[in-house]
Amino acid sequence: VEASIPEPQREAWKRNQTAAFKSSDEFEKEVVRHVETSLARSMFNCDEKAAYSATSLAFRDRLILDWNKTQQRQTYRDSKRVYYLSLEFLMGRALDNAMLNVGMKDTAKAGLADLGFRIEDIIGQEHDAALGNGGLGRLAACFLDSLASLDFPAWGYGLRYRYGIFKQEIIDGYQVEVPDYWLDFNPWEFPRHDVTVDVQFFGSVKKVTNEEGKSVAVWEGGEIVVAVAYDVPIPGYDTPTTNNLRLWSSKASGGEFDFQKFNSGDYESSVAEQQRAETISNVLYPNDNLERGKELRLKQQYFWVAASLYDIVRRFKKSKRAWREFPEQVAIQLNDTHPTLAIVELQRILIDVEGLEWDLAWEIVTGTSQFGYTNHTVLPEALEKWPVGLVQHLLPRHLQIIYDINLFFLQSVEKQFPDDRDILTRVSIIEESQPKMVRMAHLAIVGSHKVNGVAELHSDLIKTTIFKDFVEIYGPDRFTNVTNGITPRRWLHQANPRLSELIASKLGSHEFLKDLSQLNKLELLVQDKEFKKEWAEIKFANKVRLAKYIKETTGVNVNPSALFDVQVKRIHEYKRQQLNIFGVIHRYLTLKAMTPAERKKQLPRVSIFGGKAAPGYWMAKQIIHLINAVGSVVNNDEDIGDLLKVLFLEDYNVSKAEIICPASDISEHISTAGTEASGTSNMKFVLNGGLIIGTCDGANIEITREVGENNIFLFGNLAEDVEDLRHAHTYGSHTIDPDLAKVFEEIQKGTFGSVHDFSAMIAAVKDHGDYYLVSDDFHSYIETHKLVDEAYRDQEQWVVKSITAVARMGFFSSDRCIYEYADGIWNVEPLPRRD
Ligand code: 475
Repeated sequence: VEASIPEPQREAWKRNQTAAFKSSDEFEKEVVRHVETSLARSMFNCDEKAAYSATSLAFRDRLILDWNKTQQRQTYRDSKRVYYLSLEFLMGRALDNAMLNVGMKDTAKAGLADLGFRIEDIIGQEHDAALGNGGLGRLAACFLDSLASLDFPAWGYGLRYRYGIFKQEIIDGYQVEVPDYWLDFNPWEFPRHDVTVDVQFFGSVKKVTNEEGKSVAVWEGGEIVVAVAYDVPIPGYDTPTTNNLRLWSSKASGGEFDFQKFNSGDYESSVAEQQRAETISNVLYPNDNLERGKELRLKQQYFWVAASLYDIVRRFKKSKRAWREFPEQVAIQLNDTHPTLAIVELQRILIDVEGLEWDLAWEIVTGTSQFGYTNHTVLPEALEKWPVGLVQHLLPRHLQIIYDINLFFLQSVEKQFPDDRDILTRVSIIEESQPKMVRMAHLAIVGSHKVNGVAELHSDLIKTTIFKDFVEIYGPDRFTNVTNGITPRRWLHQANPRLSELIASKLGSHEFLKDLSQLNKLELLVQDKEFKKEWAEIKFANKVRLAKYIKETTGVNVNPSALFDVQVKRIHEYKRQQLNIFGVIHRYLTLKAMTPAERKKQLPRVSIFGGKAAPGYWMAKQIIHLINAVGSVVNNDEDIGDLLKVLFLEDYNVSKAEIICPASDISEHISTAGTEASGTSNMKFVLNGGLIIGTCDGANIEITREVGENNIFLFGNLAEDVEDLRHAHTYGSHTIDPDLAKVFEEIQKGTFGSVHDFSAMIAAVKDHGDYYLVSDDFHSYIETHKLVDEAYRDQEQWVVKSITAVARMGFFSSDRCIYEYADGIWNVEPLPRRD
């Protein structure tokens, strides 16, 4: 308020308001100005990188004008805001997205051409913002796009990692990790050196009596790390709403203590302290669906949660409302259990800082539409637990509060189930193990008013397995489902512009990009010859583009008329890339056994893999190695030629997904039933006219419901059978599928080299209980691939399937997800501009 310009001078401000560029001439002016001033260059040394930088700065300026207005409007209207807390935001590139969302891509294209550049080359200069591992992080990014596009007052809160997910290189068939230093030039962030929060760690808790004679806890000592805000504007599509993603960066507090050290000549240790503070936001943990329980990870979590809550509370307090109104002003969504400490931190602020009584504070914390918790996985190795001793050391006051929350919770459970001792042990927030552990999911459920899974099967499974007792305690209404979705702006309009334009031309507008259910009108066109032809041509052109990329990056020639079979996602045993590569080997052996005449009749295939293995996940790395080893044999086998090519595409990320998704004929979503919570790439592929082969798992089930059984290839055992099968493997006799056994023999013969390396993958199936049911599903997997081949031979019908499936994908827009969250969990309304 103090910084506000007095009324008499505001006229001058209004007169001089910055205007957004509207024409390609005005855009060019901005680009040249940025080249000449912001970058201190000229037309004599403006390479594509500089042109990218200047273009991005021109768009950033534009976004920030809308951003300012959006924030002013939201503050003025004082409406309820959503805060999406996520340790991961897998944003990918921003420039193309910004140009399309503000509707200025054609303008920019013309302007850049005039200045001597091709827009694709400029877009290609951008380094992906890869602050995430996989599904969970990309979901957060899609949700930000939808929140802004639908005009919701919403902020994302995350960490500004100096290093995003590592860059993957493949050397001699093995994965090698290279650090992803992405910040050397990032035009999309605004450092807010004036927006900082002091975050405390370690120290001890003292009970003191305050002036009113009340005993209160004081957390003192320890160390302070400063959180500095960096803001990233999030433009909505076809709306001026531009939301904010606030990422925190850590820096040393640099207080007097430092200064003294510095002056006394202990320069090194004062620098060391600074580096230690900066370590917190240094690196994204590269594990997907796995928690390793590292101390620094817990530090990251508290650092980010404390800074974000302080910020949220600061904003709330500006409105001078009573604390009771907090849940009416603020909805916080916890993306997995990673931000669960927010529940404890809010309780701490309310009782220790604001002086509220425990009960009132807890009522606010657990108030309707305050905290929501999204679970993304049932895999036991991914469920977060922290040793009590570690929490005690790092956050002594928080541990006390956790114990109190648990005490009151268990007391109420005891009242509810007086004769059941076991339930107390099972649901306790503290696991009575050696060492004792804090169960973050239990804490998240106790502190949230709603818990959701991410696809129907997954939401049912959490209610009947890992969170069963909590359904008994709180009733089924605390649990709900919000099936995941994807933003059609990035995953159709941006990734597949020709398909988007074809659809727009048939539907009469681009409205479908904000109301994806309109795609259903395409069904009327499935018999339109011309339309089908154009549809097929676009797929072919996308395959040609991918083939070109494959040639450039791997040197392998692939035939764009072959069936492109794609599996791109994090490498994980539960996702079963091993099933896929075993299937590929089976196909290779089958082809080899044929006469040349028989071979001629076969359908050519290109098997494409991509994805990162967590650096510490040895088995996943072996899977990558096997894929590459098979590729180097098959791709050089003259008997095989074009009939089969096997490729591993290096460094799969968001911008590569934008090339790959539009180019698939079939993609693989083949997790062991009951393990993949939802999957979201399944949706991306179908939306781009690719069909899928998959198990009855995650969102595959709802995709089947929507597109119809004829337009998807399902195979494999069902989730309900998995437990019995596993039991039988361990306690009964376990026979391996004969075709799979032949594949194993071939590997063990040394056909693909490295017999020793691959033996563990085989042993996992043969000797260690085949936990992921690779052998059980192998036969139906192979048979289903035969059906795929057959179906693909009938190109006419294949295109009909492709169009029909796309027409029925409306449900999987992340816009639908956001409306469901807004309605059923957050209780917030959009706030569009009224003009
Ligand atoms: C699911 N990541 C997908 C996607 O809902 C689902 C967990 C712990 C530590 C680090 N990362 C994680 C995940 O659990 C994760 O990415 N889960 C994924 O969330 C969005 O579509 O099925 O595996």
